[in-house]
Amino acid sequence: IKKITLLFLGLLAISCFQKESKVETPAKVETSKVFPFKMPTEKPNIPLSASSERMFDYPTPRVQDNELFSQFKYTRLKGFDYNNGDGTISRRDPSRPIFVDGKYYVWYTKRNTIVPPIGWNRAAEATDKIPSTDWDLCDIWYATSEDGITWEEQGVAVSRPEKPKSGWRSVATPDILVWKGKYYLYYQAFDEPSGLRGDLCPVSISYADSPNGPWTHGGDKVIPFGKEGEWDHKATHDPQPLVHDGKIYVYYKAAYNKWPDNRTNYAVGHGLAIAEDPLGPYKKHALNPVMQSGHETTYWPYKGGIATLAIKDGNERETIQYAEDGANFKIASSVSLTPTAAAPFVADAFTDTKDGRGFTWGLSHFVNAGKGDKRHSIIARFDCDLSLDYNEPAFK
Ligand code: AAL
Repeated sequence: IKKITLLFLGLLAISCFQKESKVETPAKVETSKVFPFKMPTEKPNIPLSASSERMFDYPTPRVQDNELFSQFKYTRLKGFDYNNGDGTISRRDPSRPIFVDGKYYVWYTKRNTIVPPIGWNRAAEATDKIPSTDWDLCDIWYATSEDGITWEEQGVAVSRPEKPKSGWRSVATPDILVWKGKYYLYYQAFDEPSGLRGDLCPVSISYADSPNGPWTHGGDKVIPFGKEGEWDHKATHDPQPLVHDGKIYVYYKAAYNKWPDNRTNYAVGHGLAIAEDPLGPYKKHALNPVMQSGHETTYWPYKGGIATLAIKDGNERETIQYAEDGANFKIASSVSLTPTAAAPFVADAFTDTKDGRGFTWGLSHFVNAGKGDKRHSIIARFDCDLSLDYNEPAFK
């Protein structure tokens, strides 16, 4: 029995020693050369795969910590009449809402036609009563709200001028600037039905002392077209003004291979035009186009620079990007279910901030709300967490 006990104790001691020695000298790998278990905040000095390299190109390696990342929630607005969705009334391309004297104001493209649009491919059949596309035969309307959900339509802000003045066919896609106590509406001015050569259109401006108007015509073709052969020849769309570095920065969209001449190879870029005065003259940034992805323009002051939401077109569609100088944008995050024609409520859009705080909500549109012969668009609200003020709840 003694011998057996000794043998047993001996074996036990050996096995304990082996276990212990396993703990002391684990696998024969150099841990310092392996990607750590805890996600690093800085690039580790080890060989990295292309994907691991790229994760340090973002503001934070973990997307959850990235201030320029958000999800988006949508809410149907109350107060807008759509003729039971028969396609004869459409509202789209909202401006960024502004808050004046206890109320939010928004301007948007409104179509109220006898029939829904017949389609860009039948644009030749459009008349002065029959619209080709959803943004043909439109005027700029405005609405107010106390909570950003229930809106009261107030009426027309800027209507189509008499033929042959710029915009006689349609005025659409407005955005707002507040500058030295005055309000400026920037919008697209169409002289032909969209789908023919209508979309080769410039930007006009109207201004007012109050968001309730009346609006005075301030100028046409304010963002100069590019020369023949240049990317923004004959088209400047989606003007979106901001105040930055004491100047007016207007981001705008143009398309390569222009519609209707070249519908198949159509692609979108964004440019930046800068002026000292809202009515111009505007000087284009030497590096235009400053963005090669996205569709409608959504730019906002973020910290010391400018951030943008790029949706729909281009290799970098569905990303949020940032540029310290407002011109050299880099991807900050990749996002999904993004708001179309997003127009956020940006409290510091016109304050010339050096510390842009972002936003938690805005308006956007949904196109093709009614299918087939009921085609129209609706404006909706989106909520998100792109605000640097963490006390703000993400979803109100
Ligand atoms: C929009 C915008 C511009 C285009 C058309 C109406 O969403 O990009 O405004 O011209 O579509």
